[in-house]
Amino acid sequence: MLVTTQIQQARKVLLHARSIAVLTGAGVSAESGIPTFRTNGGYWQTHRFEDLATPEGFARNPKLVWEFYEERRRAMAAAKPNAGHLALVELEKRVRTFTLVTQNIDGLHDAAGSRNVNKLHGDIWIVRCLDCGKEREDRTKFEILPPKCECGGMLRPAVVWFGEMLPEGSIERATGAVARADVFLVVGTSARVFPAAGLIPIAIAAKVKVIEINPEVTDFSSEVDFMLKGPSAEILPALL
Ligand code: BJW
Ligand code: ZN
Repeated sequence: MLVTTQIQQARKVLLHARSIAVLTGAGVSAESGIPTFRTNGGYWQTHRFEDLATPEGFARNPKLVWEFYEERRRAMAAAKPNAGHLALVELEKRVRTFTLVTQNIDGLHDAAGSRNVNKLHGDIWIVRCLDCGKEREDRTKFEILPPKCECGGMLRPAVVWFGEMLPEGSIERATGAVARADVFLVVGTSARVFPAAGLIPIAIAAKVKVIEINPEVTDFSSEVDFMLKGPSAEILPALL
């Protein structure tokens, strides 16, 4: 089926929904110039995730991990929300119950104006002290890496690495919202990382209409109600 016909049908489903849940991944920020992880020269194609996105990698070489994150912080600070982020803000205004769940740490949904973003993998703009445990927002460029807390302890980015627990209650809240939704939009994620990807089979089992937006197929594409193939900065505005 042509994407345009698919979009028209998906739009009807969206129009009748009273409750919408959305899961976004790195692809939603691709058109803001932020690389993804697993596609088109994404980070995990040129870097070992074991070195850069695990607590063990950070313990081995905190400076290397911080160099990776500081470089991304600078790129993300310069990035602007794209038409896909903005379309989700518009969608939130139109529907009674709206839940935005993201795997992204870049803060572009906040910058676009989305409210109550459930950030499953944390936030690159928040740092946490390994000694006193304090967390604070910090957008400054760290000149000395790894940066230190005022207590002298080492800081880390408050993001979720492999093998770490997600922020307390975040996946439970997401699961509840997805299972109760009329429509679940899955945007720009390879759906390879759990428990985030597990929200898709939960929606399918709960008979929630699932609309996937991605230029590439994923393991779940054959099971969703609509697979809208294309970039989210084009498809999301077209869907509204
Ligand atoms: C476009 C586009 C455009 C391109 N428009 N689209 C069950 C089964 C097996 C394993 C596990 C399991 N449960 C847990 C695990 C272990 C592990 C895991 O999932 N491993 C798998 C890889 C197998 N999960 C965890 O460890 C998680 N913690 C956990 O489960 O805790 C409990 C526990 C602890 C200990 C033991 C067991 C359980 C934590 C996961 C943390 C993930 N962290 C990262 C880094 C975060 C910080 C950072 O950003 O640096 O999160 S990894 C990275 O992947 C990042 C992303 O959020 C995440 C997902 O990636 P995403 O967003 O899908 O990006 P891509 O690149 O994969 O895909 C982009 C997509 O966009 C593609 O499809 C493109 O086609 C598309 N695209 N351009 C729209 N213009
Ligand atoms: Zn401290």
